[in-house]
Amino acid sequence: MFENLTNKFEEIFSSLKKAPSLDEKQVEEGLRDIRQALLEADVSLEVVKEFTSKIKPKLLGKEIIRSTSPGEMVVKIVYDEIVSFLGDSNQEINLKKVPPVPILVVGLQGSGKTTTSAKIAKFLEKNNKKKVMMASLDVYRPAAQEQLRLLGEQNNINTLPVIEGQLPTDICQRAINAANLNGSEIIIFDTAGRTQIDLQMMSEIKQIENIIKPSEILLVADSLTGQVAANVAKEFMNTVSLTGIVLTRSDGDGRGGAALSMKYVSNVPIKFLGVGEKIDNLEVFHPDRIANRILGMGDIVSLVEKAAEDLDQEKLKKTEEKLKKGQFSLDDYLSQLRQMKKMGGIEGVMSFLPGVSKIKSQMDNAGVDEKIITQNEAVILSMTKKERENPKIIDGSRKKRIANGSGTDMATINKLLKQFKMMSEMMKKMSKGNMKGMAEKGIPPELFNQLK
Ligand SMILES: Nc1nc2c(ncn2[C@@H]2O[C@H](COP(=O)(O)OP(=O)(O)O)[C@@H](O)[C@H]2O)c(=O)[nH]1
Ligand SMILES: [Mg+2]
Repeated sequence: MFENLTNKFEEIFSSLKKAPSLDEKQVEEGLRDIRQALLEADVSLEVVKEFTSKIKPKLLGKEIIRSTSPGEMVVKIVYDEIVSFLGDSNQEINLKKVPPVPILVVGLQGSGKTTTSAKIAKFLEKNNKKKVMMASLDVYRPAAQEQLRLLGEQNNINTLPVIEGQLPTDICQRAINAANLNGSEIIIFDTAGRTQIDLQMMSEIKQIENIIKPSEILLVADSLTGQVAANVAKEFMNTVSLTGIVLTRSDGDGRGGAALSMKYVSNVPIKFLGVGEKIDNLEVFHPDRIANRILGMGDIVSLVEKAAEDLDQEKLKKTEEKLKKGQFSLDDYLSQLRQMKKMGGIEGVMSFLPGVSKIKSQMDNAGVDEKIITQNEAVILSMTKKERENPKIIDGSRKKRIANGSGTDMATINKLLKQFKMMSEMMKKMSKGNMKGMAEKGIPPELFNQLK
């Protein structure tokens, strides 16, 4: 979502960094470019003005102009300000209430409330080890309650049984009673939305708020709608006591403006990002990490956390040991590929890495994509255990058999074996600490050509 903004900032900073010293005119130009970049990212004008007026005096400060590395100082000042606009630090879901702790999910129709309710339920069960129940208060849209029930069923989350014709306020009471009986520690209330804000929706939400007294009222907003999302937040803020925001469709090609405007206009923190349609496509929002991502400094911490979450630690260690001994096998390669797929494919991994726009465009140009991962998976699965452990024994006739088994051809098998060889070499290099060099300069051409 921040790609364009990142590219712009990388451009602005790279020219500022080149200058051995900065004069007032250069700083003014830099400021103008930053302003332009933010506006293009659909940050609201009010926020852009506030942002630039905050950094301007700092950028024009004497220390910067006299500094020996003024470009670096500009980056630091912009970074700090972005973090402050995003909300300084992560704010966890407030569960400090006598159970069942009620969490109310509100927002416009189609913003992702129902999906997000299920994602948060799953998140709290997994990370906070809580027993969660979900209840749908959307009695207006046909099948809305059924949608939540189904999400619960598919993901093993308890939902309040649906009783046709009941009013939202009555469902609230029934949910609380049910939670007390079945020992649920948290109830997530999914509500009905409208295509735009109207009085009736607001008064209903207000009524619900008074009955359930939620510990959190989370506004779900679609990041693709940019400034509109920020305005919606403002309106909700005026009626109910919002406590947090979840920005959905952050996986889409929104321009990032919503994230930057939200906290400022609503004065409540962004708590999560929705990053896809699946149940675990939810990311805890860390302002500092997002600022890093926006400024092209990468988000290594999130990447590592994500990997640790998905990966079997034991396996990871074994792979590492094998790698050191030069015993990386096709089985290990297969689990690497699967790992990559889990993390959102090559695109997903790349978006977290610092300064990899170069590698990414190489990949894009070469058409290295998810299809290849899936194909390679099929090929490796068609090999025998022996072959996976020692690919050297794969001769012509074995290749033919594997090609038949995986529904591919000889050329695909050859390519994969070549890629595997390249991967092992690359791994060896990376484990010797050449990662940074590669991130900056791109994959060395002799290796990259083999990838294609
Ligand atoms: N790509 C993407 N799609 C999402 C995300 N969150 C929700 N959606 C999709 O948006 C659509 C509407 O979601 P829903 O939860 O029914 O919205 P509601 O009307 O607010 O309850 C569904 O197709 C969801 O799968 C997200 O973070 N990323
Ligand atoms: Mg819904």
